[in-house]
Amino acid sequence: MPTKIILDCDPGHDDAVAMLLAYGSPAIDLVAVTTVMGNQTIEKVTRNALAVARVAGITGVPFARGAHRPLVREVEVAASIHGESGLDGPVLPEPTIELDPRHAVDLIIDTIMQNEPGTITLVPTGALTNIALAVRKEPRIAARVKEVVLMGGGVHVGNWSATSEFNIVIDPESAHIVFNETWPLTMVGLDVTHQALATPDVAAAIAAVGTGPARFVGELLEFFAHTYKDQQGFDHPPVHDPCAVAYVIDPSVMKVVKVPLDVELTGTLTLGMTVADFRAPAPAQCTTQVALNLDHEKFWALVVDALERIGDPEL
Ligand code: PIR
Ligand code: CA
Repeated sequence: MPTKIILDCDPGHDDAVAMLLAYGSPAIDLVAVTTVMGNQTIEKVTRNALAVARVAGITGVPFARGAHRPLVREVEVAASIHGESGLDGPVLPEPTIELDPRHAVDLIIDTIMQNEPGTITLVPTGALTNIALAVRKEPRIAARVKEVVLMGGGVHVGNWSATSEFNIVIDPESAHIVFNETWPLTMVGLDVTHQALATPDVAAAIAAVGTGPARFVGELLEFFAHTYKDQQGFDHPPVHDPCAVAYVIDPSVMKVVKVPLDVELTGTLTLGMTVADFRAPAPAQCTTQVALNLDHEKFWALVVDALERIGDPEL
């Protein structure tokens, strides 16, 4: 049985790849896509999500717009990395599917409450605002969710400050709520995603698929490579968000360690840092784990396989 996931995202180049991986993988049943501000404004990332749906030929999956700002802080976008549209590079097609009329928070709650307990996996690849709001509005979802597998944070490295990763630091209060819930939580953070580099052999394997969606991914990665080179000095760009999806498809694609995790809310230098307590073996009641090592080849093989299965949808 494929795993049912809700992808909560802010597309975003790597979010787009995450959506394609989730949709194309036979191990995953993509039951809903929700958007949250982050890489760009909520209007832009929502439009981008619908455009990616068209590229991949995704129909019959509800898409809903979510939070337009963090719980406490002002909006802070990542235009330096993702461009003015949030998905600069390829030409984006006009969306053909309609948005679900519900707010993302309500789509998340409805989906979890209407499915059997323990069957829905939440895969957030943006700020955790929608997830925090959902569990505050309907606390019963905490016990019904199978697990939360999120892209965010990092134990030994930051990307938006010396200590902190973008998805966590732009809305640390939401992240604090999500990390301190009772659901099992896997943090797929920068420790792993900085190993998910789109090297030239990866770009060649994607190009060899030869379909519209594969060309689209190629153009996304080309733009992403440029900004990552200019802004962060990376020779090849790290493609963060599909790592969280890959863990759901096949946990053996990375090494995970059970460890208490929490989010810094008051540090002057460390706001939004994800703090792991490695002092002792994790206590039995620990619900959190961190991913630390990626099988690069296995990971990219999953992405290429998903693109092959998506094929060339009619536009
Ligand atoms: C990527 C992101 C934000 C900033 C940078 N520098 C790079 C987005 C990605 O979409 C991913 O979800 C996460 N935030 C990585 O920090
Ligand atoms: Ca993202």
